[in-house]
Amino acid sequence: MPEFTDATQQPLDYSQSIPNNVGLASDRNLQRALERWQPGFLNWWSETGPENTADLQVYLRTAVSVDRDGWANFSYVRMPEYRWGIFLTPRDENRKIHFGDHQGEPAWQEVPGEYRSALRRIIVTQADTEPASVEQQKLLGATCPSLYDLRNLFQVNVEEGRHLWAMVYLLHRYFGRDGREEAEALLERRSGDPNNPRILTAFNEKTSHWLAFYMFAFFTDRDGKYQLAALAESAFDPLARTTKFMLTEEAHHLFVGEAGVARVVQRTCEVMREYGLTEPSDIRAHGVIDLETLQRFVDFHYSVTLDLFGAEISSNAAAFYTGGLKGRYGEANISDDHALGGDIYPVAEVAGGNIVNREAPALTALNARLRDSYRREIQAGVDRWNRIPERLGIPFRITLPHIGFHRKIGNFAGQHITPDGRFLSKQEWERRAADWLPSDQDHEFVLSLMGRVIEPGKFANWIAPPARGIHNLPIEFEYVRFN
Ligand code: BYC
Repeated sequence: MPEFTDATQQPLDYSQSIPNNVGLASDRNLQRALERWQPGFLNWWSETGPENTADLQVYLRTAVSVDRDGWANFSYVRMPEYRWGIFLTPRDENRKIHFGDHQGEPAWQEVPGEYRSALRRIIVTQADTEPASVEQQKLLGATCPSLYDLRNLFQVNVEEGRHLWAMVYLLHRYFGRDGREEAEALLERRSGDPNNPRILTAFNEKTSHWLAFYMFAFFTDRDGKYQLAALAESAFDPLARTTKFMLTEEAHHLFVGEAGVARVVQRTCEVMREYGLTEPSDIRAHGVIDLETLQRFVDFHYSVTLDLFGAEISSNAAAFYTGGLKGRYGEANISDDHALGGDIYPVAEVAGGNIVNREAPALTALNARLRDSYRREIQAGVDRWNRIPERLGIPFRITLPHIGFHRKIGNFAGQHITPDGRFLSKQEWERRAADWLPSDQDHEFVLSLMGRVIEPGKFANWIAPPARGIHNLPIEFEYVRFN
């Protein structure tokens, strides 16, 4: 018998080896194919997932229903026994395509032949980021600043694993043999492997300490939010429904990132105020991360994440939109014709040694537009961080670098632009790069602070405790049990 039911859809069937609400039991071929993929996934998890964690019991949330209130069920779980499953938000039988050339037609329940390869490519690109981030974070458990943070890391990890399942379901169910081969390849690529790397550059960078993890969760997971939101508009209904459910889980990842950095800022500002410090070296001597170093991490993670939006002007993006495969952020709330035929959109580019705004066809500028929406939300988060030094009477403010700074994709690739938007020669830029980007010494310093704090309610010296615990529990709750 299924343990939990969702009145509007198939039950979330936890009696199955693969929990799901897609009626897997009634499609034996698909079920067998996914059951063949499952051991490979578990091998991948034990090889590249969080290290030395097989025996831990972690206070995790697991989806038990896709209803608004029912998807987060908290209990102790051994991570390899986490119920990775396939959950889609309920189907709206009347859903219509609401942008592009097919506007007004019923949403697709199968993949139209003409869009097969483009959709597969989008799904594979999305899928590839999920295991990549788990690989990047593999070693962080060994240096956690608290049990609370350790639990949050593992929550993020298991949910990225579930997001991989979500995409692999689509590949197996809708893309036949090609889809199955892509699903295999997802378990073979490795973050940072020069011979078989992950697809997008940011997912081959190292996340070697917790500051990088919080920055990644704030900046890069938020690209995930925007890309998933654009895919949640898709005419291909199963993709829209699965990404919608992924977005509910994504919110917690963003919280972990924003609150994590805020707690670092808080602790540093408290120490600066208590001892009257301003010099980075004095601040470091007190075992906390100076705000200048923090700024360099902001510069790095922001610029690397901007690259994830692709080139500002992209015929791929235009084709995805016209075909109905990928919409704009909040497409349904935008009041225009949802076709963008003659519309224009301002895009920054380099012309004659200056940065100028050029009016581009809105259709080809969709990556720039999505990135601009993202930037506004990021700026709001940075403004919230800046209230902390403001409250504590510290004059430092975190700023976002110019969009042209340190870019490898799009209009600014190959330019040497400072965080405040000035052009330098390659030599001059390289000479000054350590002022703007974390140097090896910065990484070494941050790494030197990382210890392992696992006594309930205790926190490493470099980070303030959170305002409250998880799921209304006290901060000193035993979020991870070691036996
Ligand atoms: N690195 O027309 P262009 C997440 C390639 S994060 C390497 O500008 P397009 C998460 C591009 O593939 C969200 N290559 O790009 C976060 C193309 O190659 P081909 C992930 C890049 O196609 C944290 C060429 O350059 N989801 O979920 O308009 C933890 C020209 O491309 C990069 C998605 O990204 C790059 N950064 O847009 C866990 C959504 N950028 O065709 C998870 C799905 C571009 O010439 N993906 N290229 O060989 C897409 O919608 C699009 O593929 C992109 C690129 C937005 C990424």
